[in-house]
Amino acid sequence: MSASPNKSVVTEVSRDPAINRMVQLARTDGISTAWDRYRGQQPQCRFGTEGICCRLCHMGPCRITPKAACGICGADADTIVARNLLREIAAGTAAHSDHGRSLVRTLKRVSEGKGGEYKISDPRRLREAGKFFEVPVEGRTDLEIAGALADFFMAQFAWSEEPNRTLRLAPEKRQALWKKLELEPRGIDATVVELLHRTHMGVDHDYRHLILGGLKCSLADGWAGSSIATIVSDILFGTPRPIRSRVNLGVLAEDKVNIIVHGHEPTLSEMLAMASQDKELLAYAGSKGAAGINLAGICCTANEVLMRHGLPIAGNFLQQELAILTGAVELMVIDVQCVMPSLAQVAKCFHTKLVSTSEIAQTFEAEQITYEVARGYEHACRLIRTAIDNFAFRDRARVHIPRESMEIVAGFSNETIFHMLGGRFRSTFRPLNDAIMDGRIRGVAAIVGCTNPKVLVDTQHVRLARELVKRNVLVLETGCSAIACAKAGLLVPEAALAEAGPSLREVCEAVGIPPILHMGSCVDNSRILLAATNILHEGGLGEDISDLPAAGAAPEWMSEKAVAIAHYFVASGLYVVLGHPFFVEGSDNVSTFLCRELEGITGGRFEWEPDPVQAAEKMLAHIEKKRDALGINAKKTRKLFDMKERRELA
Ligand code: BF8
Ligand code: SF4
Repeated sequence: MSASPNKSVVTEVSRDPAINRMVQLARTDGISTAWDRYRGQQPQCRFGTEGICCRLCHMGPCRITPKAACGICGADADTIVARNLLREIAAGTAAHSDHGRSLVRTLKRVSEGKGGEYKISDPRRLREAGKFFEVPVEGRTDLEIAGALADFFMAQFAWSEEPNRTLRLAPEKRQALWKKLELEPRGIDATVVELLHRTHMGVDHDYRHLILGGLKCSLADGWAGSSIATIVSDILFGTPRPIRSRVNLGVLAEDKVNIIVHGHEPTLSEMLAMASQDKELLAYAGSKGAAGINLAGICCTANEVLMRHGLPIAGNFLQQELAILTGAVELMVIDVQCVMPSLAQVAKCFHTKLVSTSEIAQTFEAEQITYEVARGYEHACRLIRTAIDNFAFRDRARVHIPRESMEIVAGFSNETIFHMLGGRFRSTFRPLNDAIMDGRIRGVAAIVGCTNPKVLVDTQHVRLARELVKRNVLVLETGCSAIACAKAGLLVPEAALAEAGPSLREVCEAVGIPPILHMGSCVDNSRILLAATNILHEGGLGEDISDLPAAGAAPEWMSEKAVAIAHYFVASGLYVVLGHPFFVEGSDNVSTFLCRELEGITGGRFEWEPDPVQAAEKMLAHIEKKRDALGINAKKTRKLFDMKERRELA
């Protein structure tokens, strides 16, 4: 192992006892985990943390110090910090959007009859999308529409004179603002390329202009790449509906073949979900002494298969190594994003087979397969067979599955919320808007993003969610944040209701939604953007996202994707509280621009706040500020007076 772990008893690294126990076990066994390597990195480089190291050309690397206010080319801290931040936005946008593209390719194959077992699972969503994007649907078969829609989505990636058509998913006023500010992306790939160009040595140097370029790129993520990923996933695999399952390492089974799907693209995991029910394979597992096949997920793939199939979640980002450390995982299937290269080293200490399935992602010492859509089911069956064959090699003496496993309800797409709020006959957001307008629900908060060994893992997510629902704020969650809250029992509607403020609870009970809604994976943050748009369309809460009594937070974020998400939230007019700053603190100008001045431009801005109670207070203050601006705080008093008047009249 590279970093040698300390064998002594360690302090807690998480609020989750399952994590603490597995990290302790790893240390006892001399196997290093992210937390050991985190310690090995201390102290972390100040130049990196503050964003004032530039290696964009080979006259450098340059660092800003008290002795050197500029790099060799003359770039100052503002330019260097802004350029470094932009490169993260470009990478995050690229990751989400390439994921979207891969799904569009699958949709295209299906439309051509070359999609193997893949099919159009939600034709209604297909037709709705077709109509929305003006792809002709009348008199056409599902496959014809799918083909045309796939072509339309694919065209969104290339450069065009016309701004990305998917921006039309946003409220009109916001679209107009983007146009005025020249923030409209013109092709997803083209915008990422433009950002890389702008940040090349000797191009764009004004930190304000640079950051606006970053916002433009982030829109190509949220309102294009990620939106496309969500829509196409729904069409191919089904639009999520409320579903119950379980979460945490305790979902791994002592007596079954355990397979973990880890990564982001739901394509292969869909086939694995199907194949894990295959009678022949189940019989084969039985013949090897296993009581069944247990498919569970880690990270966003987990959220995808949970939302659509109710498959259990073994954990969030920092539990990937720990899952293998249980000694009970026969096979871990990985694809792209948030997959630690350390997995192969951990897997080597056990019988676990690690198989990488993406053509763009190889991990040293992991087995590589080339996944083909047309042969998806065949690949899935073969992988499951490999796992079953591996069951015999499990060392029973080294199996340590933590007890922790919690019930969870997930699957809250916009379509579901519409349906639940409106009842059987009328799909509508009205009851939600009414409750916000009369103050029973103060506003809506999104908590998203990763976990990070820099903090007591999961704690910030859970605390923030609790503090917000207590203050009668409806919480929307995605990604690893949703998993963190689920592990704490907060995604069991009954438990969450018990923690909610009285008026939020009353509304949630009346309309039958929980106070914390799991909306999916990280590309599904596009569902949160759409929820904001739906609330506006319903009426009474302003005309633009920046009018809404709403806020976003990513308390434990770590990835470049999270950087892109945070920026498209702010570019969409939202106030976003991050548990720790970007690498920008080496420039007061950039920090001030992000945290103060942007509000006058996009209506949204950033805030850094590590304390979750303070974060909740700040989000609530923002929500109340927006309520005041909408005049709905005042309206409430007037409404009471009207009733009194009416009684007097009576
Ligand atoms: O896309 S929340 S650690 S798994 S980046 Fe990664 Fe962060 Fe988790 Fe999903 Ni999102
Ligand atoms: Fe140094 Fe400028 Fe080159 Fe950056 S671009 S490494 S600041 S010379």
